[in-house]
Amino acid sequence: PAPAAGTMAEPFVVESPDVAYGKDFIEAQYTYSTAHVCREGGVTKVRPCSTRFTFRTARHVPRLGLMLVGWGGNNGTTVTAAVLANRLGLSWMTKTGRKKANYYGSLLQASTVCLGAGPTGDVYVPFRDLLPMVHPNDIVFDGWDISSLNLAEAMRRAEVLDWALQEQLWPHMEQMKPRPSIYIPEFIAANQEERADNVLRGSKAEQVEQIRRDIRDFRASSGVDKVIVLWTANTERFCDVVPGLNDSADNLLRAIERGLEVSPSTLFAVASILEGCAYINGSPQNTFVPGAVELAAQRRVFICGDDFKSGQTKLKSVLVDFLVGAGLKPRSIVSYNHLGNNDGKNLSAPQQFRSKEISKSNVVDDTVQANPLLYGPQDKPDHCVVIKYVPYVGDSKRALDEYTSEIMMGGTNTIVIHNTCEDSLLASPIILDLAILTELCQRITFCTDSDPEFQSFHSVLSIVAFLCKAPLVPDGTPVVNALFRQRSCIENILRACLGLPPQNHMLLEHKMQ
Ligand code: NAI
Ligand code: DG6
Repeated sequence: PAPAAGTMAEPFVVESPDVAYGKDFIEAQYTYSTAHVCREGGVTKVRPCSTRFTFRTARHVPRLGLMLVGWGGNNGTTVTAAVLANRLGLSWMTKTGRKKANYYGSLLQASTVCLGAGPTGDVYVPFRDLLPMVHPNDIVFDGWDISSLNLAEAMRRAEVLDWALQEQLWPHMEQMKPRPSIYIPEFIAANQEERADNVLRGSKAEQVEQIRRDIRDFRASSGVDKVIVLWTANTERFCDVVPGLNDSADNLLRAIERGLEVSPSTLFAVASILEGCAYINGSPQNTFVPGAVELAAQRRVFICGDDFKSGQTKLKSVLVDFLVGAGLKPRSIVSYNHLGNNDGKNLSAPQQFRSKEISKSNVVDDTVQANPLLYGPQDKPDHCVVIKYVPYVGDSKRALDEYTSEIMMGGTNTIVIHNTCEDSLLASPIILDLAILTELCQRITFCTDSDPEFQSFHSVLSIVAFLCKAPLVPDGTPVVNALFRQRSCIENILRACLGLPPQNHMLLEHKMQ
């Protein structure tokens, strides 16, 4: 049947007895095939197994509101400006010619997936066409910042976009004003104090209440159907996980009532979860203390993070996968960066740098552990991460990497990479992908033959790992950092929702006589 009124028709249909297009849902039967390994009687046994799933995806795409914490920062202003520029179809002159607004760097908007083989070869469609999704042009923005500059002035302060574009966007952005935010100075660098002129007063509990009111106010005044909250504010220092303070949902809520130590990002997470809004953490700090994770599970609200995987780390999660996957043994990885934006200024303080160092460093662990032929149990590459603040280069981050690997018969292979680019122009499409994928996952439910009650994904939404440096996963589940495994995870789950088999790249039909 045709989709319900207000619902877009899909760009293709799957013709299969396993797939039904209802007025409100696409329902697909899907066989999930895996293998279980066990050791019995001294023998390792591998048993193929399969589970029958039914996936149900709601076809109606809601009007999405995205509230950014740190809206007036480089990422916040850049992503808002980019969406406006795309929506308005803007173009602008630069010294190298006319540029047009686009969504390069967005997995969903600017990359494709293979649907299958057609009469003249493989047929590719935009990733965004796999299932009904929000289009970034339709996202409505709002948010908070401890700095009171309106979005137009904040965009100028960011020094990311060409001036000829900023001039066109100015009238659209000067009306946008960040809401006052929660500021607890000891969580971010002391050098941020000078911009903190837009801050909430009152107890922690009162401030959380205000954030909840802000979310409700935005939802009502903008007319959006759904709100997602995303942290793109300064990197905070890690906070201690303390029994009785933040180790359970009840303790965390009590700690807020009693005014004990809770970071601003966790206060935002709590406010957002209590409002039933998914919360995404784009920075490295441990916002999701056990109490916040439990609260999200209790309320069945998605949380995801941590830390946008934009440049150097994205490449690392490809390169180490390539080296180890090819049987070469990385022995040292040295990642040096310098940048001159406010993020770099904040990260010049030791505790905030430490948060970033942790999330940038863990990205090779799973790949290394997966290859005991190369690495013994205690063995891993030396891994050094350096970040320096150099104001002159602004948002144009320089990343220099050296990978030294052992190759056959005592040989050494050293690869050196130099990467220069505007950090916020890499992060902005990731922000959009995170929000759009999270929203889509809110419309997907599934059941299995043995558990016929429909359920949602786990509240710790690990499907978005592709977009995160330190993917948050449910307790006890494996962390995958390798970029193309992460991409396949998203693609294959979306294909499953259409009853399509996973991409296996076997191309057997072309390997026969
Ligand atoms: P930025 O420093 O330009 O923006 C952060 C904004 O947050 C500032 O406007 C600041 O005033 C505001 N802020 C600080 N504390 C706040 C609070 N408690 N409530 C509300 N606003 C607050 O930084 P940028 O470049 O936009 O990056 C944002 C975050 O994203 C940083 O934590 C950064 O480490 C992280 N990130 C950035 C990536 C990139 O490629 N640009 C990649 C990965 C992570
Ligand atoms: C310097 O490393 C500043 C950081 O905020 C990074 O630029 C940002 O986290 C992006 O990191 P990466 O490793 O994904 O390029």
